[in-house]
Amino acid sequence: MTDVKMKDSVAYAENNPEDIHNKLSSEDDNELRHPPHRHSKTRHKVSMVRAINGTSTQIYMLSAAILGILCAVLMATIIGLCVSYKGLSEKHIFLSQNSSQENSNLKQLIGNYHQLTATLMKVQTNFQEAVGVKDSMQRERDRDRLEKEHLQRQKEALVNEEVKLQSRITVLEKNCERCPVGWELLHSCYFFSPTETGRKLSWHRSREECKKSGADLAVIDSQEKQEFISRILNGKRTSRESWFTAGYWIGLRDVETEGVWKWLNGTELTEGFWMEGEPNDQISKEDCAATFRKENPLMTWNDAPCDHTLKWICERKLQP
Ligand code: MAN
Ligand code: CA
Repeated sequence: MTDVKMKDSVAYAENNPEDIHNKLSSEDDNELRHPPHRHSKTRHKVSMVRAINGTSTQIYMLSAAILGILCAVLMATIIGLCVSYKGLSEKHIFLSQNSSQENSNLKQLIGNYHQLTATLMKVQTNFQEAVGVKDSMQRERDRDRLEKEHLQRQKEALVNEEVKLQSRITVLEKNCERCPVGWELLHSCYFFSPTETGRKLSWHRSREECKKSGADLAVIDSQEKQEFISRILNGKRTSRESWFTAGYWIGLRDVETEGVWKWLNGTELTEGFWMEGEPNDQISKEDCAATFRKENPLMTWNDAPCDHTLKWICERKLQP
C-alpha cells in the first residue's frame, strides 16, 4: 500500500470504520496468504486498526449512553404522563360526580321553580277572586248603606207621624164626643157644608147658617188649621164645576180697609195661604175670602165678591 493510499484509507476509516476494518482484514488475509516484504508497514497498519477500533467503541458507548438517557427521559415522561393521567382521571371522575350532583340539584331547582310558579299563579288567581269578592261586597255594603239611610229616613218620618197621630189621639180622647155628628175636631169643631145637596150661599148667608148651629165662619189662623182643612177638602169627591165655584167661605174679609184682611174675631191677618196672584180684588169687588181644593195645601185662598155663592165652613168653639 502506498502513502497516498494510506492517507485515503485513514480518512475513509474515520468515516466508515467497519468497512475499513473489513477491508483491512481482507488485506491482512492477503498478506497472510502472501507474506509482506516489509515488517514496519505491517506494524503501522495494526496500530491504525487499533485506533479505529478504540474510536468505534467510544462512539458505541456514547450512543448507548445517549440511548440510555433517552430511555430514562422516555420512562420519566411515561411515568409522569401516567401520574398526570391518573390525576386527571380522578379529577374527571370527581367532576363527573359533581356534575351529576349539580344536574340533579338543577333539576330539583327547576322542579321547585315550576312548583313555585304554579303556586304563584294559584295565589294570583285567588287574589283576583278575593279582590272581586271584596268589590262585590263593597258594592253590596254601599247598597246596604243607602238602603239603611233610606230606611232611617223612613223610620224618622214614621216616628214623626206617630208623634203627630199620638197627639191627635190624645186630643181626640180628650175631646171625644165633644163635636156634633158630622163635625170635625181640631181644637174646635168644624162643619163643611155638604157637597151632595149642591147648596151654595153668599158670604153673609153662609155666616147666618153657621150661627144657627152656635158657630161662625171658620178662622184659619195657623198652619196646623190650614193643613187640617185642606186635608179634609182634598178627601172630598171632586165635582165637574170650575174651581172658583167650588170654594168654601171662611171668616176673613177686607171690608173696612181695602187690602187689610181681618178675621171675624177682629184679629188682623198675619199669615195668609193665598193662591198665586191672590188676593187681586178683581174689579174692586172682592172683599171676602174663600178656600179651595188645591194640590198645594198651603196655597188655597182667593178673594171673591161677597155676594158670590159658594159652600162654607163653620167653626164652633169647644165648651171649656
Ligand atoms: C178668577 C180670578 C180670581 C177671581 C175669580 C172671580 O178666577 O181672577 O182672582 O177671584 O176669577 O170669579
Ligand atoms: Ca180674587
